[in-house]
Amino acid sequence: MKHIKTITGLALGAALLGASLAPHIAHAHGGAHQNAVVTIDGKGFHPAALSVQAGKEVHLTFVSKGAGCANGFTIPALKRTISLQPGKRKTIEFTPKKGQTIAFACSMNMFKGKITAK
Ligand SMILES: [Cu+2]
Repeated sequence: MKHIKTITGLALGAALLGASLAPHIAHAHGGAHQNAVVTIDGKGFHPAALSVQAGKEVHLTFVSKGAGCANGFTIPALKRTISLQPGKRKTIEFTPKKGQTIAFACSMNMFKGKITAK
């Protein structure tokens, strides 16, 4: 039983360490990243089009404010599929190339959005 306790303690410690280190790791590669936020509701993505600076890491946060089919969407250029329940948020990180357009759309291709890197 003593052995099990130790393992549990280690796992908890690692989880706490991971949580506290995460923001530092995100900033570790020199320089500020850029932040962007896209809100999702029953009518789609807001804003549906945004531009970012090329060559600089983007932290893109999707915030779900309501139910709708945009709660499940794909970002083919980043090979990401995201499903988000109302009230939840998710941040993805990527570094766009100059001139790149990164589109995202709900699975029915009804609601669309795009990020353009300049
Ligand atoms: Cu749809």
